[in-house]
Amino acid sequence: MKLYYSPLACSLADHIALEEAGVAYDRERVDLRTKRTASGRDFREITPKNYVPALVLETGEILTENVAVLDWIASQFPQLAVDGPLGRTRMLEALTYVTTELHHGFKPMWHPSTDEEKAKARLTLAAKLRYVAGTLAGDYLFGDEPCVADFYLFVMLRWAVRFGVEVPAALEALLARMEDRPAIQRVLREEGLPLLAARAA
Ligand SMILES: N[C@@H](CCC(=O)N[C@@H](CS)C(=O)NCC(=O)O)C(=O)O
Repeated sequence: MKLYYSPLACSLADHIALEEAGVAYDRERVDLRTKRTASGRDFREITPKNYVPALVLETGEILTENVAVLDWIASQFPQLAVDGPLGRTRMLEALTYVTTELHHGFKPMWHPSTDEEKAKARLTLAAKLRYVAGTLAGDYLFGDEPCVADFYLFVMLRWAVRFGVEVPAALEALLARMEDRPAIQRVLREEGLPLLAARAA
């Protein structure tokens, strides 16, 4: 199994999920500017979608789209899924909220846009993060253990800090809690990313 990722991109969620699963996997960095992998391949040869994450399975099949990749990882490693009769549905509900409402909401920050568009996006994202904070069922989204949706949310919280989006206290605490996890620290080191929660210490 091999993950194609780029530092701080949304593929950080999949990177964390694989590391938390404790499975053996390969990984390769993709430069999203040049669209070359670290070994010099044209990323288009791996996926014509030309964006991360891309996960190559043992069968050689390639999974793309964060929701699908994270759902597949949760299906293989149930400790990263959500229990209960509606567990998978609730997990997909959360993953879909993160991708369509949060991830897409950051577009003005990553792409050319006016200051006004950025300010509006900040307000909208802050309101959506307040909504998410109100849904926490424990230390994490669905209780006291994280699932794959928490990992995707973690990436959005890092983006929020980077782009000056107001993060509610409950999600600041979740961010810090996640940064305490050894698997997450290993991934952040591999991607060359600092611990953010430490800034408050
Ligand atoms: N629809 C894709 C979008 C993934 C995506 O936006 N990837 C970004 C990084 S966060 C990327 O690779 N962007 C490079 C590009 O689109 O050129 C998904 O949900 O997985």
